[in-house]
Amino acid sequence: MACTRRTKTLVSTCVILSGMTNIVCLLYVGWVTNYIANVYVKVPMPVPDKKLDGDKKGETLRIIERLDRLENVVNQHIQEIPLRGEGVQAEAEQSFSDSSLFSHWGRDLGPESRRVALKMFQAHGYNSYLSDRISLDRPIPDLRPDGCKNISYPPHLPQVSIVFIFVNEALSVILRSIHSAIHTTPTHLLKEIILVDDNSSNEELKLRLDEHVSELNSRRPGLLKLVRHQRQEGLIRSRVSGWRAASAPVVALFDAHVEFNTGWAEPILSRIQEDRTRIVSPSFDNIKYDTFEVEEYPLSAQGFDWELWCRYLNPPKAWWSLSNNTAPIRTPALIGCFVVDRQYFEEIGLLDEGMEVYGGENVELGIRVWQCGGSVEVLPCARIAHIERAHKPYTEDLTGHVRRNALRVAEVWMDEFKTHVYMAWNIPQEDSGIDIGDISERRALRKRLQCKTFRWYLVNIYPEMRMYTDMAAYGVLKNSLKPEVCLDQGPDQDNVPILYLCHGMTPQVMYYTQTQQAVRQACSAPTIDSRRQQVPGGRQRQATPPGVQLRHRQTHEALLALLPGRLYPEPTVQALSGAGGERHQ
Ligand SMILES: *[C@@H]1O[C@H](CO)[C@@H](O)[C@H](O)[C@H]1NC(C)=O
Ligand SMILES: *[C@@H]1O[C@H](CO)[C@@H](O)[C@H](O)[C@H]1NC(C)=O
Ligand SMILES: *[C@@H]1O[C@H](CO)[C@@H](O)[C@H](O)[C@H]1NC(C)=O
Ligand SMILES: [Mn+2]
Repeated sequence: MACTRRTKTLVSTCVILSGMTNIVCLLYVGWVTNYIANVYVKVPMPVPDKKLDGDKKGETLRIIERLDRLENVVNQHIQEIPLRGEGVQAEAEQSFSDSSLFSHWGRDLGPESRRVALKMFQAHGYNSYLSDRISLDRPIPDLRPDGCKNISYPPHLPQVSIVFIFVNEALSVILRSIHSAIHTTPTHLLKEIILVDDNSSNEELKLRLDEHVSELNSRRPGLLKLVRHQRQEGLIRSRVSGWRAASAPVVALFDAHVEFNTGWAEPILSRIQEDRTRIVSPSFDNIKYDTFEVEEYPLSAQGFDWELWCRYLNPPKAWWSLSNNTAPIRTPALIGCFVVDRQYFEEIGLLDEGMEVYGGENVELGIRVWQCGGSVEVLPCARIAHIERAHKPYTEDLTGHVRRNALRVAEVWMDEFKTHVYMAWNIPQEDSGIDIGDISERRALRKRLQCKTFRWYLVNIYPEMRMYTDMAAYGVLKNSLKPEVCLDQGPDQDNVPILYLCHGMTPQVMYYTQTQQAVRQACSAPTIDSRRQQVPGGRQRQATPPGVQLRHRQTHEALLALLPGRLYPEPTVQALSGAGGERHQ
């Protein structure tokens, strides 16, 4: 699933909407806010205290979970609205044009086709209507840096098994991934392609997929293998299932919505042949979810923030100083698709199969491989285009799983730095009430492999990661004059913090440090290098600097001042009540 964007928060969810849908959304938010108004964790002024209001934290957590679920309900509601508009033609038309699917595509489509396309888009998170109508063998532009074509590779390279995992993916998208793998991988290097179906319910993935598999196998016997899960195991155990079915010396673990670029395999196989403890990621380009155009992404390393969501990073200084844009890029972690020596992957502990559904496994693998003596890199000459979905199938509440998985990583690998993960998720350090499952096996693995400390990893492999060593408090920042509004990072489009109804999720989590005496938004600038950071498909944010004042956009009245050492809420209550609404029109 690679580097996904952050799940939309209530704030940004409402902000991107217009008209009636915005009001529906705000009503939900308002309801939620009333519900939590009296119990929410407060961090009023910096007190050298850990997590405040300890006795209420269990309740807080339940509320956060409820909020997460409600967020999904809101999203779902929003997505379903266009389909309900059938009786009211004009309104339905209006909703169609609201969908991001139609902002760059489909203007000439008739109403019935639009309805079908929208429904397919909602199911898959990309334009599967269009995918069904473009060639499975389309060429994509060669986006390799100059110089890649001139590199020659050893004549004898190890063979690779390519694993594609999926659940309810569009059939044409899976088939295009397969066709592209067959066309771009030299025949003698491609041992097999393994499809792992994580218990899809989609009808087209049953008989019709079987037919395609037999048809491809009749042309190249034994090339395709199909593994079907009898119950849903999630992305992490699906990758491991694929690895178990693989027989080539090298295994490539990918999503099933990718297209390979020319010559992707040779650079990777040759790096692994040189050193089997290297785990290698290709460089990613984007297939736009609406038009299916391939968009070039800048060369990046792959890192993460303290919530352990993945992030693209600027390559390290040492790489720039080589002035060789075909050279491997050292990377602290992986975004999820990677290639590995089959046996080494087992020796190093596969993936953490105690993780559920989605998220964190890519970060855990990166940290583990580095701490336990291997290395991880991204190769500029191996490029793969990947569909960055507009949304995941919305029935899944991913955030809860990502958080649980992140805590497993923190507890096993991060030593004293595990506190940073708890802070980033705004949950108490002790008795968080979250069941992270059994981690004894992973701890035993760390001991057996005699791995280095997380401090070593941060200093040597991920120096860009920001450390917070003098934390005074963390939590949401309320205005004492109007306690139902909190400081919030605001809409995605700009860097202007706003006041917004308190919901306590990531955009509202603040850190207060003792020495710097500054308030920081927790998720705003996770790495020191963020000025130069390239974030393809993501967004960049700066920390709120001390001394900043928030002012109402229209009246310019001061709403809240963040000054070194103190917080100054100012008595402008009327402006405050306007502040939330003003942004959402
Ligand atoms: C690649 O090789 C060609 C011919 O062998 C040569 O003309 C060209 O300068 C080389 N390019 C680079 C970037 O090395
Ligand atoms: C999915 O799981 C159910 C049981 O949970 C099983 O009966 C069904 O056969 C599975 N479907 C597929 C396609 O494997
Ligand atoms: C640049 O990096 C590539 C790939 O590692 C290597 O083959 C090539 O020799 C390097 N070029 C120079 C000029 O160092
Ligand atoms: Mn993906």
